[in-house]
Amino acid sequence: MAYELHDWPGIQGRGEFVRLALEASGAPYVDVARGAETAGQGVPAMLRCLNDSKLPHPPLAPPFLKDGALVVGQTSAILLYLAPTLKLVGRSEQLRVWTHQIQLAIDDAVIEAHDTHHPLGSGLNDEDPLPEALRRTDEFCRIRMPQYLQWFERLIVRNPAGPRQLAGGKLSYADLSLFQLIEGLRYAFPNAARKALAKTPEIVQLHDRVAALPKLAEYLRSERRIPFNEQGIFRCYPERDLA
Ligand SMILES: N[C@@H](CCC(=O)N[C@@H](CS)C(=O)NCC(=O)O)C(=O)O
Repeated sequence: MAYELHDWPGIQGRGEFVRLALEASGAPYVDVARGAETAGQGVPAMLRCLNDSKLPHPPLAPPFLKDGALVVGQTSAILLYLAPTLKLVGRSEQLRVWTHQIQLAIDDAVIEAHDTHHPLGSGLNDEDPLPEALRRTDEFCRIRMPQYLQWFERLIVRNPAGPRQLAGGKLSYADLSLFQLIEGLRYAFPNAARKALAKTPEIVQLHDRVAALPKLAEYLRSERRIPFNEQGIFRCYPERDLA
């Protein structure tokens, strides 16, 4: 049975991290809220599930995954759940926990990238170039982004299984997620990302290897890969980027 992925349509969103894992492993899935298979009824179906008072384990927010009767929310937990079946994580407990830890760090970076355009709160509009948004973006670009990227670089260099993946000797969902993080940073903060990535050649090479994976390359060329836009997590405001 196909997995059901529920996330807001029109943006890559956090669901993209799950989509990359499903696409890279060729797993069957329905992108419910995008509606191609649900005749425009996808968002109502997603909201019905979110508001279902009978669900014993209701998700907090999209994205969430349905696998038959099982419903899993939180991007990192979805990947933790899917990875053994999709063969996107090592088999040992140590590697599973380590890969999950890396994914949680990627989630942290995603939250910080999101907070550059919503520095005061997710529900508060950022329609004007708020001084807070400018300060937050500057700090993220100069300090936090390089810190994260250099940490990922160290993981590859120190990987006991060799310097081709973040964790273990085979591709994992953390590699796919790092690819997506780099894509998002390059879109939202091209100058800052170029400067930071100039110091992290190993993760740039990992990004390029992921992009060249045949199933992923096919996905990235397809219409299923929605371009980044200014409703998503990664938003491009050139005037806020580093010079
Ligand atoms: N930590 C959650 C964050 C989920 C999240 O923030 N989802 C956004 C869309 S990307 C949303 O719909 N938020 C609404 C809410 O939190 O009420 C995850 O990683 O999945």
